[in-house]
Amino acid sequence: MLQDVILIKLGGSVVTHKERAMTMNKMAIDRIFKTFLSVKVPIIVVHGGGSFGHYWSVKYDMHSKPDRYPSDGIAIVHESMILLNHKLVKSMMKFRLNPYSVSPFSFISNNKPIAKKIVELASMTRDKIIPVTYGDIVYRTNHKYSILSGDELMTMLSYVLKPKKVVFAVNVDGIYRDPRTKDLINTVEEKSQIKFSSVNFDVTGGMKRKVREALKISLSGIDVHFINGFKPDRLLKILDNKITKGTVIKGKRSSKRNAR
Ligand code: IP8
Repeated sequence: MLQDVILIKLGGSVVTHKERAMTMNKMAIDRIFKTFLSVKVPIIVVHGGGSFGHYWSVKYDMHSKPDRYPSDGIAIVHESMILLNHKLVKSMMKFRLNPYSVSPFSFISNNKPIAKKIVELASMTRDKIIPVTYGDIVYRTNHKYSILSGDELMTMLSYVLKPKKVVFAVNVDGIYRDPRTKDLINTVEEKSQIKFSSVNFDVTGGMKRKVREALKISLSGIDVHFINGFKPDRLLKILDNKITKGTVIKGKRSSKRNAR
């Protein structure tokens, strides 16, 4: 059953206007959720922080490194993510997509996944529910907190659920060989095909971190797709195994994992 799930990350730069604090990209969101109506397979959605969580985490200088960050900053970042999540869930409700918001705090402890809870997310999809979770500031240990990105969550969820496909909806067409020339890599078979020095690096570590997490996921034998979130019809093509514009990192089993 778990094999059927599709894991989709909606990038913060797609669902929000990154350059405008606390502003949703309503047009992009509506387009994506309208497309979801045609998706006939079970999906789990993860979304990023965009001009909500990132805006505040930058202001308070919070990172993925666990630290004793200011309490008011922790509260503000978390609240901004709840707000963004609520707005997205509300939009999904408008399309009768049956979203169910899940805080990442409920299925991780000390930054480690609680597999039993994650499996329950997949079970819920059988009831025509779409679980929606998000990057957030989370408690680690010893009064330290850290930003857990939606990209890292994708890896955590993938390791447990072994989704059929993993999709990152981003604000460009895929992974570029060179962002200046927009020379798109269609298929990645080998890690060495990607030159990290030329992968776009936004203020929050955006594309580089996504690619790193995607490569990890692909080592579980899962194909990881990068598509343009502003063109959600491409998502449908991927789910239908049709060719479309984007980048796929082909799943391959590392010998270490095979041996398990
Ligand atoms: O946009 C980070 O999630 P991301 C969320 O997936 C916060 O990196 C709180 C900044």
